[in-house]
Amino acid sequence: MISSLQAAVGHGHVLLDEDVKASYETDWTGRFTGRAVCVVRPGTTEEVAAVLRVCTAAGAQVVVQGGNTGLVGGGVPAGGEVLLSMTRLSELGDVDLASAQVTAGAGVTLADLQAHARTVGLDVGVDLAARDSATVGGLVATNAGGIRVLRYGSMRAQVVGLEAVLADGSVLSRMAGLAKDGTGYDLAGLLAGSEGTLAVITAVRLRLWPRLRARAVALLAMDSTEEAVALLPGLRASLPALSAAELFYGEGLALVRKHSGLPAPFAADHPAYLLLECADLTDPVDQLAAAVSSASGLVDATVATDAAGQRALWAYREKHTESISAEGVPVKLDVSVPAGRLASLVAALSPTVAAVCPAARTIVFGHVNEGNLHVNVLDAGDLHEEVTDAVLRLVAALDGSISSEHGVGRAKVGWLPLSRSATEIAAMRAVKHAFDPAGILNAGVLFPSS
Ligand code: 2HG
Ligand code: ZN
Repeated sequence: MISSLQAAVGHGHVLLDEDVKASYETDWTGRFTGRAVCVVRPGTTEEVAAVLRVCTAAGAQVVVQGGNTGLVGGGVPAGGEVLLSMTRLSELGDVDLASAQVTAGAGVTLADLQAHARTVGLDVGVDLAARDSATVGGLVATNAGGIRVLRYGSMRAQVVGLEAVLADGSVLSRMAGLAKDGTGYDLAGLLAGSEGTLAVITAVRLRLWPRLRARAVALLAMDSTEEAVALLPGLRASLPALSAAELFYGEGLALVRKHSGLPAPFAADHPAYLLLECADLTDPVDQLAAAVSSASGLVDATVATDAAGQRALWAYREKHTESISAEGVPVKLDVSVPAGRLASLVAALSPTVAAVCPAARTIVFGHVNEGNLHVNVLDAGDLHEEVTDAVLRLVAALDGSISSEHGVGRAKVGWLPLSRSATEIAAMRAVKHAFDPAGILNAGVLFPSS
């Protein structure tokens, strides 16, 4: 198999050396790790097809990896797979101004795509903190969300076409980018969020949006989650330019400040913080300031008008992930509940975690408009499973989802029945079997491997 893979992609792109493979074999958090037989780095769709034909013929399992920024273990091996690294598929087509669309290879990073779109006055609808490494293929495969879902939807909503290779090496291509296409199943939409279990995404055609250069950012200090949630309907109605609404808490801010050395945003500490951003063609600072000054339940607020001040306010939110990881390997959960239940979830989280692991520290932050909370539990010792189980059961009891925007990966396979009925899981398994009958793609991701 190795010599056939070398023939398919060239000797230099089949990595066998243990030290060279190592950076591909462990995820960003250090929670998930496994040995790959080899790392294969195809450079074209044809090479991906050739690699998959070799793997299918050899009966080899395959795990697909983009920028390795995933947080649920979906892109690293469990052990014994061929690891398909997609980063060399980095071709970026010219922006098609007539349709406001662009074709990007699976390995293009989000930051490169954003820079490319911005050169012609357009922008990408999805943005997130891992933009410098996260790749288009991974963003689509996990249906990534991020900080602009409030305005533009998740990654699936950006996809107007897709090219992917099936396990048997056949290429599925639907790249015309038709705005209307009523010819049956939306296969591109189905592959978005399929976490590498159905096919290997090689290129994507994406919808772009007008670039809104004029921005204003506000940080609001509040006493509780209830107050933050209660503000949202009024803010959405009065601020059509609203493009982000992010929630974090005093404990998370303290960790960010400890690891980044950032100054305190306000003279006093507060329980909860809501970060708002407006983006428009003309300066939205007056509308944001007016909305903030008439908002009820605020203890303090600051509005940043210049780019440096805005970056500084965003840093309090965007540095959460790395600051938490600087303290240790967290139990990382990404959940959502209906908006009206977000405050109940937040209130119940710490006691729920404490009941199974009294020593744990629970750091919570997230995307308030979608009821999406990132629950990071530090110092859980050997109780990761128990903590996960307790939190995900709490979420399910509130009619929530056990995975909001990071995917199920390997991390949450055992809990999928909390969010999906037996009928849904059977239908999803039938789809999996139709695309990948031998079950070689990302086995153990989304469903148990057997
Ligand atoms: C974010 O919103 C990401 O910053 C990461 O989804 C969340 O680290 C996390 O738990
Ligand atoms: Zn997030």
